[in-house]
This record gives sequence, C-alpha cells and structure tokens, in this order.
Amino acid sequence: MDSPLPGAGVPASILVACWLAPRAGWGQTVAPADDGALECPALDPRGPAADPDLYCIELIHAPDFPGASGYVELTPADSPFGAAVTIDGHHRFHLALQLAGLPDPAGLGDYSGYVAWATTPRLRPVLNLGRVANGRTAVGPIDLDKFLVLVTAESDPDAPAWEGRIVLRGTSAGMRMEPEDLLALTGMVGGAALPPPARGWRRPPMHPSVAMMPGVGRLTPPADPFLPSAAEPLPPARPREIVRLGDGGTLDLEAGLVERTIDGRTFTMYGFNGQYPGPLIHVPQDATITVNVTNRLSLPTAVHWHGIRLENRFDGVPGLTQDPIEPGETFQYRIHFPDAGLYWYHPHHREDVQQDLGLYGNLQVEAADPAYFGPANREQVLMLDDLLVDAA
Ligand SMILES: [Cu+2]
Repeated sequence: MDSPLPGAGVPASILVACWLAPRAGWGQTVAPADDGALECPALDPRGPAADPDLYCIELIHAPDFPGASGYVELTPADSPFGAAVTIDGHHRFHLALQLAGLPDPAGLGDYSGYVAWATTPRLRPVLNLGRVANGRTAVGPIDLDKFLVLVTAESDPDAPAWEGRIVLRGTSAGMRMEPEDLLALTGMVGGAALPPPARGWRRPPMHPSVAMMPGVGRLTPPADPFLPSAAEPLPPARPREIVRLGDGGTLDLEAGLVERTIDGRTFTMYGFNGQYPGPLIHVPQDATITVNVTNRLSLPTAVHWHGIRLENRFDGVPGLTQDPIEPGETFQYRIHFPDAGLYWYHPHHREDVQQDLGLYGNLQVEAADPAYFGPANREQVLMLDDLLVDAA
C-alpha cells in the first residue's frame, strides 16, 4: 500500500476504498500450461492478487503462430478514490504483457520487433503501447472501457497503427457481450469482403456519415424474414386505451392481427386488443393483477413485463421462464408491482417481427407516495418506435 496512513491527511474511508479496490500486485510465478503456453495465473484465495477473470486478459495466438502465448495483467492506475477513472469516467489501467514463444521477427519478413496495441471494438482510437518481447513488459496506462489488445510484428515500432502480422490478440472482460467471432468479423483475422446477407435479408440503409459498427455488417440473423398476411380483411388498429386496474384486477390481452396505414399504404401488422400501441395498463403501486394473454398470431409468443420485479415464472421469456404461448393458447400471468414508475411490456419471441409490428404497450405504476413524481399540469405517455418501410 503506497498511500499515506490514516491520520496522515487522507480520510480513513478513502483508504478503506483503496484497500478494497483490486489493485494489488501480481506476485505469482508464472505457471505454464501443460503444453508450455502461458495462461492467466489462477487466483490464490490467500493472496492479494485481483481476480484474474476480470483483471487478466488471455492472449490467443493467430493460427499461424501456434507456439506464441501470453496474457495481460490489468492493474488500475493509482487513484486517491479507489476507482481509477478519467475525468469523463473511463477506467484507467496499467497493462503488463507476459509473453512467450514469439519467434524471431526477422524470420517472418521485414520486421524489426513486436509492438503491443490497444483499441476499442470500433477499432479507433488505435493506441501504440510500444515494443514488447518475450518475458514481461509493462505498458500504459490506457483509458478504454472495452478494448482489444494485439501483438503484431512491425518494421516501424512507432507506427500509429499496426501494419504487420497479428501474432496474439485478446479482449478485455468488458467485451464479453460482443459477438464471439468479432475479430474474424472485423476482417482483422482472415477477413474478406462483406458477404451478402443470407436467407433473403437485406441490410438496412445507413446514413453516409454513420458507419455500421465493425462486425455487425457481417451478421445475419439466425431466422428467416417474416411478414404476416391475413386471409380476411382486418379491422384498422385503434389508438391505445388506458386500462385502470386496482389490486386484484384482471385484463384479457389478445395478440392479433390489425391493419395499419402508414404513409398512405396499408400493412398487415400486430396489436394487443386491436390497439397500437397496446393498452396502457395503469395500476397503483403494490397492486397484483392477472393478465390472460391469448395468442391469435401464427407464431408462438409470450409477454415480458419489462423492468417489473416479479415472480420468475411470470417474466415472459419463452424457453427460459415459460413455454411459448402457441397460436390459439392462453397463458395467465400474475403480476405484482412493487415499484412505482413507467414500464413497458412486449414479447420476447421473434422480437424483430413481433415488437416491430406493434406488440408493445406501457405500464404505469402510480406511486403510493403522492410526492414520488414531480408535480405536472398534464401527463401524457408517449411511445416512440421507428420503422423502416420499403419503397416497393
Ligand atoms: Cu424488454
């Protein structure tokens, strides 16, 4: 601990935060894996080291460098506040690269050495972290929240962006929610031109000044495009109604087809109870209501009560908390509203079709405390959606 002791000018509460923050050193000796490859050291529960699951990045070798391995230790930069962040809130980390098995760069081509890089999922900015070699090299600090680390062979170690061969790469824990094949998708590893989307999907038009995020342009949804049709003429969608329910109240909610007119053209779309959006369900805080959801669609469905803390079996996620409601079936939800606020409900089955075609509505939970919301002369609930409609 390199901070002053309590009584030396730093409040004790801040020191406690420093001690709790995962910033302690990485004292372990490196244990190579069975095949000699370096791996993040396991957490020693008795030791002071930070959890390697969050503070160590495993570096994966490119296919043509099977002998190379390594990892990156992250240590939060010094901060009197426990959490090391920049003035605009980005985490600041020192990086230490532990590398093994890097071949002589001159043997790979016109390269003088290896350089480490950090960049974001959008591939900008690209930060040259300096030369690295087999063994341990400390670099940084950097202040990126989600990032990739790359090790490349370069002829110019001061280049602003990598030009040479990628040997190792890894991603920070914050990137785990990205597509697992992001690196391949971006074309960074074995990339090629953007393939046409499969299954009849078309890419949405992009504004010329807004580029599609790297990787996303290569994704094709694992489903077929779908638009409903109706054998009979449909009633036009009605504007949503406000349904006021007290404790113990019941609502029958039917997901079905409606006709909507957008920009002078008529479309077969979806609605709850023939309304678009669905009914605004207004309840007092602490009420428990029953909603009987009947599926009049040709697809399975369910209703998720977004943001409501409720019993898991009524959370409305098909395949996770309930079986999907098949066409013609009814599912009974019992929903308790412990928290005041404005919420929404919507299906979690083929969201691309069911939500976009109109299956959503609001939940307004009136606070038990009349002063909970600020005073207003008039209250209006708006729901915003955007819809891309083909010219054809
Ligand atoms: Cu939701």
